[in-house]
Amino acid sequence: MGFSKDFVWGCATASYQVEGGYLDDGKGLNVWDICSHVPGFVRDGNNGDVTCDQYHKFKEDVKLMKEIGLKSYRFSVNWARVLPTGDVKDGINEAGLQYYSDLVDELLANGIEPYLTVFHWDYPNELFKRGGWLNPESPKWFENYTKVLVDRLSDRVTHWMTLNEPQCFVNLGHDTGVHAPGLKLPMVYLMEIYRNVLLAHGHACITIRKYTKKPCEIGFAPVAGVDIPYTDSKEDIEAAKFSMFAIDSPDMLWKNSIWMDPIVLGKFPEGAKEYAGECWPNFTDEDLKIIHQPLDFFGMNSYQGNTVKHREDGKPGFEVLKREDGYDHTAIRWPITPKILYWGPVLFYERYKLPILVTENGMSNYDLVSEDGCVHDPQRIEFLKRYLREFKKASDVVPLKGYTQWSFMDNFEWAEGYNERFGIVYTDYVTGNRILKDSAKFYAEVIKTNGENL
Ligand code: GCO
Repeated sequence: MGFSKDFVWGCATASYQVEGGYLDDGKGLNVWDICSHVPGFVRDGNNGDVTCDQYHKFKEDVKLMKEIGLKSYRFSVNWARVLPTGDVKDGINEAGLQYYSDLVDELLANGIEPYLTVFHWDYPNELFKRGGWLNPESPKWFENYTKVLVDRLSDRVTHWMTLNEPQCFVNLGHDTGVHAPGLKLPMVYLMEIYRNVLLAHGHACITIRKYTKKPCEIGFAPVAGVDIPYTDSKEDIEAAKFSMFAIDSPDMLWKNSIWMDPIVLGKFPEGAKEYAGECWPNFTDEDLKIIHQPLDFFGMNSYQGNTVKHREDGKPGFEVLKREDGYDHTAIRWPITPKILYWGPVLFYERYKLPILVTENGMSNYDLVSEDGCVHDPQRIEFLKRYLREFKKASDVVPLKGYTQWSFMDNFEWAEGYNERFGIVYTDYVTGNRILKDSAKFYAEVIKTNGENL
């Protein structure tokens, strides 16, 4: 069948990773501004103070997006750029809001649809000092912030994602502490955060629907962990589902179902409450109603997966297959597993019945500028081909909305700093120059032919 006529080909970035301008025009600080200045927090002492400087160069970037033929650009808003303390009561930073308004105008003028993520990890520092996601007021803070964006941008922005990868900012930021704000909290507090984040998502959805000036679509962009069944047998498919959705230990905050079931199905997955024990937060029925808001698409941030098979003893569960020796992998050493773009859509659609939008997928590569001034990245072309062919197969069985490649350009890769290049556009961090990589030209062909060339 192939991709539908209205299939949306895009690229993604996130505010802290590309914007820079960290003290510009009245912006407040966020937890990444703070933590990346702590020696040892980020590899090689890198930080996002300048990064790609998209804050000043967005027009140049949109021009490149147009050259590639992108239909959408997924970006996020830096909360403290718009509300310097994070709290609307302390006032709006008009210049910061104007930046996003200008970016949206520029995109639309070039025929590119803005896909706005309200929060992609850059939490305002002043709110963090008031307890951050632990504060029971935090869903309200998020709701008020969302309202500011909706009031100002929803006359033009019609695609919204509330949160990016709660699994990461909750676990990496508050459990292992390798991401900002760098905390290592016991489970009881993590579960409080879990509750507040879910409520923040729900309130944001309600706010967007209530105040939007145009009909719009809402989703969110979780880590969508996919496992690949070893064979097409019923037993192996069940094993993959078990691995993706079953709660079988207290260590549950990375599981798909712990986030998506309450949001999409309006209930918690079986076993969650039991395994959390005393740490289970005090969810009320009213909470669950707020969290369970209608969504228009299922956002998948997916890069890699395991292959699993059923247990030989016939008990529920799964076995993870050992990877073959010398398996294909990316520069960040993630395995190349194209089949996640077939099985992910199939298994998520079966459980959640929402059309699929890949909100992130891509690879880090050892890219360099050759003597001819070009960036040749055949590995990334191969990656895109392999993954997109699987995704195309999924289009026969599941409604697909679009594909958003991560990332439009090389950028600040969190704790890995500038060591990982995920872009289809090369960023020279010394000169600030951008170069379209070969993969950008390949992606342009994919877009032009709507995937017929795959
Ligand atoms: C994530 C984030 C992105 C990353 C990308 C590559 O998925 O972790 O959304 O900000 O940069 O995924 O790791």
